[in-house]
Amino acid sequence: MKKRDFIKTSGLLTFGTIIAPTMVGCNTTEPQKPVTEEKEEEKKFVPFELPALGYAFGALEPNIDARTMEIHHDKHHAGYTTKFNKALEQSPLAGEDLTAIMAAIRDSDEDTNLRNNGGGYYNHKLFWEVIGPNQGGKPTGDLATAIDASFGSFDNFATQFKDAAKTQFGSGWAWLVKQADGKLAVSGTPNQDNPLMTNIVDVTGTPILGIDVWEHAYYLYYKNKRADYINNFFNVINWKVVGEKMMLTK
Ligand code: MN3
Repeated sequence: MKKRDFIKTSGLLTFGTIIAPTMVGCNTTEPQKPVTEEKEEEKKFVPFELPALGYAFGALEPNIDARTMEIHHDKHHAGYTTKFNKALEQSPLAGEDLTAIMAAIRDSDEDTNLRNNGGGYYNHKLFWEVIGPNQGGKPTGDLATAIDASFGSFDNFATQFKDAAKTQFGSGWAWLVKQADGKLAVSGTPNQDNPLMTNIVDVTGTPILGIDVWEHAYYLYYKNKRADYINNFFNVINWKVVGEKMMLTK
């Protein structure tokens, strides 16, 4: 008899001997699992929270207006957060960390709610972090060096990033991504997909900067002028945070 079988059998015997009188009507044909296995299977589901903005709704004016920020954070991101938690609670991924969840999402009907709402949760969380009041300008230090090494110059990077944002058909995002080989790349993804979704997107890695080009991100103020929104987005990028994200990413 293998050790594992012995544990199961002895467990069942103990179970039968001591607890059986109180278990009338229960299915006792399934062997009781050893305690160690149960511990491995147990995952604690802690709902993800809507992160606070860290600055006032109007702090990014005139580049992003207060009303857009308020609706975007309090309605859109709040909605993604609620729906993500609902989908996650019923998923085997409940209890995993956010990055692991993104990496596990598949291009399947089963994962549609997790993909759209989990992506929406993650993407907006990053978005609020990489923008802020009194920002803009150009990156410095290691980030500036990495951008020059990967794109030739900051201007080349900015052109590629803006083009990815402008040409994203319909709703989606443009990203600055730190890839597994350490190089930086620009990409665009539809809807709420992101570069962490390695089963789904072409350019994979850790997003360190993202711009939301869904109409809800700019339409109240910019109307159909997505390009103006994208250009002005560069006035609110917090390059210090983007640089920290690059350094923290393996
Ligand atoms: Mn949005």
